[in-house]
Amino acid sequence: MSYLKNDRYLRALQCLPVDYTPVWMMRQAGRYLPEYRKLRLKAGNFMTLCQTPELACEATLQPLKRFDLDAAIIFSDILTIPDAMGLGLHFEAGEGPKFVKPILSNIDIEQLPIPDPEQSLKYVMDAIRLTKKELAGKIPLIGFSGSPWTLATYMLEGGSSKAFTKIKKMMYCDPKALHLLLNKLSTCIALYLNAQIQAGAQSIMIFDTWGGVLSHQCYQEFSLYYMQMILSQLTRGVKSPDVTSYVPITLFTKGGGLWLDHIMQTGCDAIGVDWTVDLSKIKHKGQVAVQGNLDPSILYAGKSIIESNVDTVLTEFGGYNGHIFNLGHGIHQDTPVEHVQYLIDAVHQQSKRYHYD
Ligand code: 1CP
Repeated sequence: MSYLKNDRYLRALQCLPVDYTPVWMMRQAGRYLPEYRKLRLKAGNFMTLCQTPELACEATLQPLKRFDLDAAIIFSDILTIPDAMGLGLHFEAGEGPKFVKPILSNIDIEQLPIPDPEQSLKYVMDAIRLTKKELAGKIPLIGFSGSPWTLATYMLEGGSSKAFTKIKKMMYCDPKALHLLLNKLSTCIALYLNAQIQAGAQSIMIFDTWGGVLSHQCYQEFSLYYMQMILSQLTRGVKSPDVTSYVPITLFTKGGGLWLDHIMQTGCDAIGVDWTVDLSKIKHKGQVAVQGNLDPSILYAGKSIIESNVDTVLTEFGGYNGHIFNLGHGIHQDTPVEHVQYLIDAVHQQSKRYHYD
């Protein structure tokens, strides 16, 4: 029993039976929606949108008004933490994120403050509290953070990167300095995620978007180790017949398909996988939940292609408990909106055959 009207997502995260496979999409609120582009214009810039709880709440709810999704994700960004640490985040029109004060030296790392999430990141908690109220128990709300490694890439490179030369140079030439940064970030992230849970987030996702650019040894030392450290500090609650008494954690390393065994060993509740992974090959299905993994580019194609690819993902996962249907990465901003409806209808209709509730 739970007070949620739709608890499919939380049940699947605990590998409990459901009537059909729950579905949500990474970046489900965002630029592919005309109403988001309007709201973004009204806000003036992206950070104002994130920092105004009423607007962030509205952006969170926008995709839910169109589609029958099984979870909401709070509208925010992974780069709110570096911003709260004093790096000064801004978005230029048509460009990615940039920092006014990227990290340039070891002294910069030593001097980074650990922000109190209920102070400098209070706007995120306020957005969560408001959105929870607006959702009124309809579907669960996901809170999130970037992984320490992924945040560190932006903080050292000064923005988006293709080759990650600055952070990799530090990793190989001055690993101690990088470990100090990752340690500090882990402390910040654990505080931030616990504050999100306290504010009402019912599940947590950690986005390790750039973990896949590491060698397998470095992935364990510089990314997974710190995600595990965070996991061990989160107040997850306890499992009970009321699924909402427990806050499941999903770890998503893009490009991490070869390391799933190691990721599972962290004690996470779910692993997110991109489209390079064959779901039929994943071990321990039914014990650890799996989120994924349709290639978002499939949404450019027509209805029948979308339907057959949804069928492939569902068939590869098979008749186990613990699948959350999602894209393998965020939805592209030029995705035709009506194609999202095809995807959701296909998951609802086709997944019933795997569930006997
Ligand atoms: O111009 C705009 O309107 C800004 C576009 C945008 C949006 C809609 C950015 C800037 N962030 C977001 C929202 C966002 N970001 C959400 C909430 C929306 C939802 O999921 O419904 C979430 C969960 C994120 C997380 C995020 N931000 C990640 C991890 C997930 C992923 O996609 O890998 C990353 C890497 C970022 C950094 C970031 N923020 C924004 C952009 C364009 C980027 C990517 C930059 C890059 O490619 O390096």
